[in-house]
Amino acid sequence: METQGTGRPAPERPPKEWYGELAGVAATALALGVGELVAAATGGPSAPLVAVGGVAVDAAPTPVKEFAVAVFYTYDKLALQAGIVLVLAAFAAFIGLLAIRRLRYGLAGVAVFGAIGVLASATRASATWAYPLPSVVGALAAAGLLVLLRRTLPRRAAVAAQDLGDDTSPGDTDVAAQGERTPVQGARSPSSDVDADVSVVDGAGQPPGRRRFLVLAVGAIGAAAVAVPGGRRLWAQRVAAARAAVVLPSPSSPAPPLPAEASAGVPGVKPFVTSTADFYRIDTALTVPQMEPKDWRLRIHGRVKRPLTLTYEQLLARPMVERYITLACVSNEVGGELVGNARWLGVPIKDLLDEVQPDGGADQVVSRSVDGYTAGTPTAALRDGRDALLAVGMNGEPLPVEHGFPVRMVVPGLYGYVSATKWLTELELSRFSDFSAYWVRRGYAAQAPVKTQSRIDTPAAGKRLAPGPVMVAGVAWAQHRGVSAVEVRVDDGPWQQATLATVPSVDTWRQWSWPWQATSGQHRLQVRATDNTGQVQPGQARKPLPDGATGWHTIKVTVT
Ligand SMILES: Nc1nc2c(c(=O)[nH]1)N[C@H]1C(S)=C(S)[C@@H](COP(=O)(O)O)O[C@H]1N2
Ligand SMILES: [Mo]
Repeated sequence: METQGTGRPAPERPPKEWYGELAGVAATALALGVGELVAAATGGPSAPLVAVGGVAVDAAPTPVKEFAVAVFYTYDKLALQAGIVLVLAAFAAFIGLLAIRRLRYGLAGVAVFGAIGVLASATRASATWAYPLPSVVGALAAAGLLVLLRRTLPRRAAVAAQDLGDDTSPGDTDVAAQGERTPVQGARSPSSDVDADVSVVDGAGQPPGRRRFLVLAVGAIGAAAVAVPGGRRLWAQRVAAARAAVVLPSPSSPAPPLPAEASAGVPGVKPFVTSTADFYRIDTALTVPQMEPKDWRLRIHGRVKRPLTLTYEQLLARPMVERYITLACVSNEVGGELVGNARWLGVPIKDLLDEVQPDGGADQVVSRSVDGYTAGTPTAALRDGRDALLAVGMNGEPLPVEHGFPVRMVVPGLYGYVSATKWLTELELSRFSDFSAYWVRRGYAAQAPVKTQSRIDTPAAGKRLAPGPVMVAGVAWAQHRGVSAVEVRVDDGPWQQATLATVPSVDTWRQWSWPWQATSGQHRLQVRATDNTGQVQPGQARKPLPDGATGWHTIKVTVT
């Protein structure tokens, strides 16, 4: 361009907005990357992205969450993270734009960003003094990079913005490249670079900073792209190693040996014990909370005479019971798979409550997780003698991280959202009239005993079958009441008694089977269960909100 050739001083004009946006995104990316690394060294949930994400999830209205669960099923976490990253990028670009106008506005934007991170992490349930650290260090790094980028920013432009356009010749020089070579080389090298207009020598005749700017900005983004997953992996590896080192005590009260008859022996029915790999997972955690047992504390407090704090070691030293207990999610639709049965090892919650001595009015136990999730369980359900556990083991292994390592609750007979808090850190004796837990605030019932349900596992819905004998089979559950009968009907025929498999207790699901002589044609199969109180599962079809779906699982099959 001619300015370059004549050495005429370039007129000052604001750099292209593009630079500002890139600077903002780079600075923010660096903050997140640095934040993750600092968090990996000091404590997982304190990373700014995790903390802010957690607050965003908690703040999202129920319909948004339901939509996310409906659209993405249990894989909604990735979509939410992507959404958060997009919103962050927009904010970041804005901060960068401010920064190129007036540096101090941009720095103020970074400070606001940092403050949001500090607030979000400091208000996490598990927060310690170290929690704000990743946000603070991240914000400082971002501010530093912003200052540096702004200094590097090619500020003097040879061509006024309005001179740009179609007349920009393909021979326009890439001045950044030119800075590293001779002007002659630069002038000769054709460049399609449309940003050449802003990249010219600065007042001191130094090579323009365009290349340096890009290297710094893109480098910071690249470093963040490595540091964010890298920091998380480091921390997760530490926790995985700590989990592998856990030696579970043997139970003083072991689970009864499983009779072979717990299985109906029909292929296609979900196994009586759900393998840990196949166990459903439901939680609001954007990233699985990673907690080391050595950092774990359980605080039992609130309306109690003697508050208590337990370490993981102290918990493991207590007498352990081992039980098969079937867990069900309130969001499970009729016929759905958000239900599973595992062998849990843990400490009876009743004993701990007896020790802290709740006052008479404390009708609710509020459990909190390390990421701030809460559930409210009737104190009575935890003290009535059922096997309500602080579980440390699942199917013979330390609790998997996704299922609440190091400690979670498991309470027979109640839906997970009112009882099965994972990554547990706190039990607060409270009252239902004083506190509404996470899902209760979002429209779900405060009291949520599991509803009697039954499911046809085989034949599969829509299946084509040959006429003749067909085993119809599945599972039924009514935790803590127990299943006393299962009936099947074909089309609108009479209800027929299914054969029930045996169960170790009333707290698990029960397999059932019914031999059908299938005749040609389209048929509708339905199932219903009766619990040990004599209540027959209601047929009225209702959605999970607010306290669990009802209706009979119905499938259609074609026999030809
Ligand atoms: N910390 C935490 N615990 C939680 C939840 C959660 O979102 N966060 N979800 C609850 C719900 S709704 C259910 S159904 C069970 C599911 O337990 P699982 O993922 O081990 O199957 O966990 C419960 N515990
Ligand atoms: Mo759930």
